[in-house]
Amino acid sequence: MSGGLYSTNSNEFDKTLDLTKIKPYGDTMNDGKTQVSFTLPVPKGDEAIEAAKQMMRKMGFEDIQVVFVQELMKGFTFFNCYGSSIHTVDYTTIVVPKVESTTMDMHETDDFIREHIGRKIVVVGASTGSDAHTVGIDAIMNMKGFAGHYGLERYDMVEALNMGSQVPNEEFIAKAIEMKADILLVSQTVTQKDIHIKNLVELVEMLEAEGLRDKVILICGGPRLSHELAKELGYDAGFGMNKYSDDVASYMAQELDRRINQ
Ligand code: B12
Repeated sequence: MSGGLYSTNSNEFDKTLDLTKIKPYGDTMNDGKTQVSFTLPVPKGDEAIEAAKQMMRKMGFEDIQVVFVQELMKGFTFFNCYGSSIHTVDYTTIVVPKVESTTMDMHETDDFIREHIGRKIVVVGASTGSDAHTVGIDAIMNMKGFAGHYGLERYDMVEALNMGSQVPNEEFIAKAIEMKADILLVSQTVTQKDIHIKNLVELVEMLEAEGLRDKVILICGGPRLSHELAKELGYDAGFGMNKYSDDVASYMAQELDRRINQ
């Protein structure tokens, strides 16, 4: 598709696409059509529907339709609305920080570690603090793997310890010291009241106090974590949804190589 859909200001199908001013697409370029659902804390009725329309207008929509109304419980009404957004976004200026590595499969990563590191790399992982969610860290570490991606325990060249969930930062660090870990993997799922930020920052501070921060590659992951946020919190990398053990293992191996050999 040379020059096509992704070039600024024009494409073969629609001459009105301007990537400096994109809008949601319904069935016509730039129609701005959007579906929004929300609940208002008022009883179902005509006044509630009018309140929903006014809310949509204040959110930046025009041509508003309230297409579904349902009382959730006494005094609460749920709405589905359609509207055309009056706002645009400049797609051409967007820059998203990304983990710098090339994703390889398990065998390629094992070969890479054999060739560049020359020994097994030691990885300790846990879901830390009060967080009881294990499925994320298991997805990355378990022998069986997740969604067709084998976890780190299955890699020949990785010595992986998954400490499970609700692991206090002190215990996590003690295990890292005992095992002389190269890499630490932290999973955080619960983000209510920003508990993940508090916990992740505490770990960084404790590692710094122990003089260990620069000696390990520190990685965090979870559904509401991004690489950008991870970097802000003092981590080397962060992995969110739709990231798998291959992505993490490739980064670990390539980053360790950079640190040891370059
Ligand atoms: C299963 C589950 C539970 C189970 C957990 C069982 C277990 N053994 O893990 C139980 C029932 C125990 C539970 C409890 C709670 N839960 Co819960 N739970 C879920 C649920 C349904 C699925 C989570 C899951 O397993 N996802 C699948 C995994 C594979 O996805 P993932 O974690 O995102 O992992 C991927 C990536 O993020 C990344 N990743 C994750 N970790 C890491 C780590 C590293 C190092 C790397 C590289 C990558 C990585 O890789 C993975 C693969 O791609 C979600 C809702 C949902 N549908 O997401 C709620 C949810 C996470 N829970 C929630 C809540 C609130 C709770 C409770 C607080 C409820 C309560 N009031 O008691 C408690 C918390 C208890 C505690 N102390 O932590 C909320 C969190 C809201 C928030 N933003 O904070 C959610 C979103 C539900 C909701 N909509 O309200 N929960």
